[in-house]
Amino acid sequence: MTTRSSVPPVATLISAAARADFLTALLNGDRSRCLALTEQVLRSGIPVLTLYQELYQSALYQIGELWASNRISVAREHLATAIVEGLLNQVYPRVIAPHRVHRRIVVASVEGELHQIGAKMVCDVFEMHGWDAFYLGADMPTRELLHLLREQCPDLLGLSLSIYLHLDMLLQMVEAVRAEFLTLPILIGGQGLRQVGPTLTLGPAVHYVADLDALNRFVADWDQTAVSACTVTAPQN
Ligand code: B12
Repeated sequence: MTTRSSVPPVATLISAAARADFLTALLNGDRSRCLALTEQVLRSGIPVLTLYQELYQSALYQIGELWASNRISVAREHLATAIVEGLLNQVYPRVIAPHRVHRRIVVASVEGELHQIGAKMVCDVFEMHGWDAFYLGADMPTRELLHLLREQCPDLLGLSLSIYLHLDMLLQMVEAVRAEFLTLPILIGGQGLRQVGPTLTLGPAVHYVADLDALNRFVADWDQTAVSACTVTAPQN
């Protein structure tokens, strides 16, 4: 398995020095340095989405490569991941838009999928646009997801896939949701879809979105007058 091709394009807004500093701090388990760098980036006026992609995502992708080539231990990868999850929680208060648009999204990683940071970032993009985002995290059982959809009746569902081998589960989840919620728009994304996402055809209301910038545009273009599609459900027996 090679992961070299999974490296995103070279970042532009955050300096290479700051990114290298952040990666080193992550690998050293230096939370306060990671937080200081985060504050520095935000104070300089760099948007949160850039922070997420150019600093956090880029460092985690590099950590994935270091782990895959046995240059760092699983424990160090876990340490770095835990720090980034903590940072996301610390940044979160700045993410919430003061104006609310009374729209709701539920976001989960597919059943069996243990990667959850991308899904959390997706939720934050919606919060920035005034949506209420329900972040369910990793390994969401389909049955429980359906239960929550019935309860919450969201405007959108987001599903995250990091490991391509979990694609069948994503397809099953989409099918299960569609069987009950006939027109609920479903967003799919994550690095496991990088190759197949653009050509997957899962029905008219299933959208593959490649990254946070594309997602930001998608949310900005969302028709705020649309009636929640969750209300259109298949007849129950
Ligand atoms: C941390 C990590 C873990 C942690 C996850 C913990 C957690 N709390 O999330 C743990 C230890 C559980 C883990 C386990 C495994 N991992 Co892992 N992991 C990683 C690592 C280092 C970082 C993941 C991450 O957070 N990335 C940063 C986020 C922000 O990026 P992202 O997920 O791509 O999300 C962005 C976009 O894709 C998009 N997006 C994501 N979801 C969605 C959803 C929607 C709707 C939209 C619109 C957009 C979107 O937006 C995000 C922001 O830009 C990656 C390296 C990497 N390349 O990511 C490996 C990596 C993903 N893991 C890998 C592997 C192999 C595994 C294991 C199979 C290892 C093993 N043998 O056990 C298991 C699989 C477990 C499972 N059943 O899922 C490989 C996958 C290789 C492949 N080609 O499939 C990677 C790439 C490492 C590598 N370089 O080889 N892992």
